[in-house]
Amino acid sequence: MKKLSLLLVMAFATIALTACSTGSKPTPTPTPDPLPNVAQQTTPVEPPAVQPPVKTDTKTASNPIPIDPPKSNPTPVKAPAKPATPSTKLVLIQNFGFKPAVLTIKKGDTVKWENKDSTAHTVTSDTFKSDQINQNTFFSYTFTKAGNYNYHCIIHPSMTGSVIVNP
Ligand SMILES: [Cu+2]
Repeated sequence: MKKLSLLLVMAFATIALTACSTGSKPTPTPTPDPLPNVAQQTTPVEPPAVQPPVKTDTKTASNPIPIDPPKSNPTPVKAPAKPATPSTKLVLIQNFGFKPAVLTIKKGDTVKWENKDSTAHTVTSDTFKSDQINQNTFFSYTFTKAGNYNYHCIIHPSMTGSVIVNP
């Protein structure tokens, strides 16, 4: 009987030892793994969104060209509305000459020659003829037909002038 009990004790002891040894085995595994963190930190370095502004610069550089067109704004085109109403143009007879010597008018306009000289003059042409025009008096004629009208002074043939009548 004593031998059996001894065997049993031995068996329990061996079982307990093996159990303890196996239980203590898992403890020696303190393995930290901070490496993967470093790898993750290095990867997120890709914010290269600085190129787009360069394109906008090129656009702004090409913009200054279209600043020229505003030159086509000159709208003050109001003058051509007047020709309807006839007017009177003045020609001065002064210092033995007609001023202006060449006058351009429109059909229906009237020309008024006023003598500023102390000497009498005339305004004579094929279509109109004045009497002697004394100082500070005048002669006038209304042109109802377009054309070129040359005139002169009968008293002083060197005094010549013309009226151009546009239709
Ligand atoms: Cu004269």
